[in-house]
Amino acid sequence: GYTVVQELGKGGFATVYLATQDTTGEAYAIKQFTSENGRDIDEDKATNERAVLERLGDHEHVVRLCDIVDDPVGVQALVLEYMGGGELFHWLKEHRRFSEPRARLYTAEIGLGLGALHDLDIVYRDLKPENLLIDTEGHIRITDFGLSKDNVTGAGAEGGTKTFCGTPEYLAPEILENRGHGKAVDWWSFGTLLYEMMCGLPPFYDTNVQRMYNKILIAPLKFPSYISKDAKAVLMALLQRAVDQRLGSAKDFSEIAAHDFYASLDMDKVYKKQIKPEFVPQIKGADTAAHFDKEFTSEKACDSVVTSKLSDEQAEASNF
Ligand code: ISQ
Repeated sequence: GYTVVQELGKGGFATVYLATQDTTGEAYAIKQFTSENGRDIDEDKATNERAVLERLGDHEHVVRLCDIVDDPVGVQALVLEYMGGGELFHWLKEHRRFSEPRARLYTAEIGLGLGALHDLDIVYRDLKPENLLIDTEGHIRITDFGLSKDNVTGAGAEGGTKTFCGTPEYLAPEILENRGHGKAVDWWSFGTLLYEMMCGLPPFYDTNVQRMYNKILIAPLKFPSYISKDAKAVLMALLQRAVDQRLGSAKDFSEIAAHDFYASLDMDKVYKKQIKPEFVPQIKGADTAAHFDKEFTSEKACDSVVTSKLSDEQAEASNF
């Protein structure tokens, strides 16, 4: 079994807890599927996420599925590898923007993960800094496959999927225009992510969502003066509105990896985590969850959500 230590984060569909395995004492992240009202549990999302992770198998840049357990009401919960460095989102807020080499290594690692999903005809569809986690050495992995979609074969509309609910900042123009969409939506989001890492804000950011949508569709792409020539070139190629001309849409990640921006990286070494990250998160003393936003970690006592569905005796130790 596992004993819950504290809550790490909470979304509309799931709550993630830091837990320790009872026999080894090792830390894991347990993802329990719940809805916002805490009652109707979304078993489809749980099943989808589990299926995607099981099909993918171990990948160095996707958060590993270690075990499946039943939560206290009998719904499957996912026992995932614990990523002690927390969300990339946290570090991007803290450091505002990253150096080009740092953004290059992060996106290379993420691109390899996305490419592996695409090889299985799975589109991820929800790339954003909140879904990217840093380990204690500074390497990065993708998590949260609740929105991912399988059986997508094309880059564009063919074989693509038309139902969507993603994050506005990262939505590809073909999604906003309901033109159907395939794997290339992930490369648009990837371009948005790379831009935000290097510039501090997404490329078409606006406080008003409608204006942001319009900008995604028609605004010219602008760069701060400190952005290098290679970085500009790769961003322009990724943030290409014509799907069939977008970098990645012809040969997938190998096409992106071959761009001059990534020329200094040996992708085999990137995959094996043999390239040393320039930033290593400091794990502060006993506070294992120091890099998770206080907003989440202090929201509720460790057992309140779990016990809300339990009888008193089940609630005893908030265990899975
Ligand atoms: C692993 N480690 C820390 C946080 C997490 C959040 C969601 C999924 C996995 C995680």
